Amino acid sequence: MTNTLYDALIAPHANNPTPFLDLDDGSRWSYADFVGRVAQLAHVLSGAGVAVGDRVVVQAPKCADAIALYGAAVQVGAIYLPLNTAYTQSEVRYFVDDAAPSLVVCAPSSVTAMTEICASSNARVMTLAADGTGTLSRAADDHPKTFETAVRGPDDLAALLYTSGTTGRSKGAMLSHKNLLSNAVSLTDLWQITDQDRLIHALPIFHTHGLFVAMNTALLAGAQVRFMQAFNVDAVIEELPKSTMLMGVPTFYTRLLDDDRLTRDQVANMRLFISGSAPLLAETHTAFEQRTGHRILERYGMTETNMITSNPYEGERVAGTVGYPLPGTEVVLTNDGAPVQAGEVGMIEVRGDNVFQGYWNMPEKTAEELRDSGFFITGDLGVASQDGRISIVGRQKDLIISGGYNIYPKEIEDVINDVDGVVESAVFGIAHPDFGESVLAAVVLESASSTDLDIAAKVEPLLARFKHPRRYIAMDALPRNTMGKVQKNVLRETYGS
Ligand code: MCA
Ligand code: AMP
Repeated sequence: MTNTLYDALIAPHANNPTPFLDLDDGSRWSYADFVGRVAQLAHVLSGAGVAVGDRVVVQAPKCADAIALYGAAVQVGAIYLPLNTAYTQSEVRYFVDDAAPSLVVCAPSSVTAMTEICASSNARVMTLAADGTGTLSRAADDHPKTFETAVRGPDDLAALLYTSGTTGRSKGAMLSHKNLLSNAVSLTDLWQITDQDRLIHALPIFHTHGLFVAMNTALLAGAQVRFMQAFNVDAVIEELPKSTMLMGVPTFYTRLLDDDRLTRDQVANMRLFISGSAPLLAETHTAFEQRTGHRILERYGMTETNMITSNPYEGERVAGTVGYPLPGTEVVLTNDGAPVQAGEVGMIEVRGDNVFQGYWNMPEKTAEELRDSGFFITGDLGVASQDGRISIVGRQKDLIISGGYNIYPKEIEDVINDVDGVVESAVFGIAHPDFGESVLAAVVLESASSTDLDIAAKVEPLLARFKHPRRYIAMDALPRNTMGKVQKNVLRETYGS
């Protein structure tokens, strides 16, 4: 009787007394504590009617029970569906309607809204709070610390992660046990993660980066994790002398560099700094090396594919490149589907055990992006050197990445265009010193009587804060090329400064 992910990541720690999670309040969970808590939560899930293959939606604060809840979903054979805590009620409604979960876990402060969202479905609602209170945690306390693990094979689904789309509708990427485990094995091996490591974990746990790249590798290796509720420069700097690894988005590194306490002495115990989710500027890489002596290791991935490439652990980490395909992962660069030569720009396509199973309930979208040959078309444009090292040089998809969060302009344009008095809009990104990119909206109004404030007031309640345009620019007409396509490059050039 096997459960691919549980058997590899969690079961081996049943009697492991070594430290796993170091929490903000100074308390600590051993690995064995974690395994016991996973089982207690698995009893709650099962008692709440969560059956094998059911979806469990989680929009909860980052805390130890939230990570144990991921383990519990795996142990009962459910499909774990984490959501950004910044999502608004209308955003969450879409995910719940689309995924039809049997259980939704949310913060106590959202329980009224969540109950309303779930009113027309059979989903139960339970709560989880950062301080360990909430109906889910309380119910778990009364249960035994062992649970009969559900049988799940490599091709069964373990997680459903929504990723916004260029069409404006979010798509649920179906990730199997094999997808997640194969990537964790590759990364743990490549980055030489062991039970001697202590990882500073300051990322959110509702995305691939903080959940799978960080937590699955730590679990696989038996590493210790300094589990912070959120990124905070003071706390990270304080933890550096006691830790060996940091995984972050580029904003982590620019913020650390802005602080004089980041010195060679402070990082003397650190083994590895990893960056991903957004392009790391070569100047950040260079400045970090000059200050600390460490060359940040940049890697590249997607929700649909887990990690695809990485700079080497041993060997040259080249600024501005994302390194080589992971072992077992094939990458081809194509033009109209045909491979291009080294040095030529091509669409990055990827195949391997890491590549997802398709989009939930969207066979047409799956067919558009996942070829019959198994290659997934990423939408990222890259160049390979003669020896296969990849650099990302652009994106064919219309996407803004702000502080590591993906923002699809189409989704925001749809909301703005629905506002009375708006004729049309174009949302675009400009360079931002902290977040990498920042969102602006060019808007054509029916009459000059509408104002930015009117639009913002109508748009903002519908979209997570990080997606809000930081400026609305009223225009008589959007710049278009001869084909009628909006020229976002012109908008970026005009308003970039
Ligand atoms: C917060 N705000 C943001 C962002 N984060 N605005 C734009 N972009 C953001 N990323 C807004 C808040 O709403 C708030 O607005 C103000 O900025 C300050 O908020 P605060 O909470 O203080 O910000 P912070 O805690 O300092 O957060 C910045 C952050 C965070 C640490 C960079 O965004 C973060 O943890 N990003 C990581 C995202 C991530 O994990 N991405 C991985 C995706 P106001 O004050 O005006 O209300 S997985 C992925 O991409 C693939 C698979 C991969 O390769 O990894
Ligand atoms: P997501 O949809 O959240 O999975 O984000 C995936 C996208 O993030 C990729 O398609 C890339 O465009 C971008 N990305 C991730 N890592 C990197 C990186 N190291 N450099 C540049 N872009 C990256």
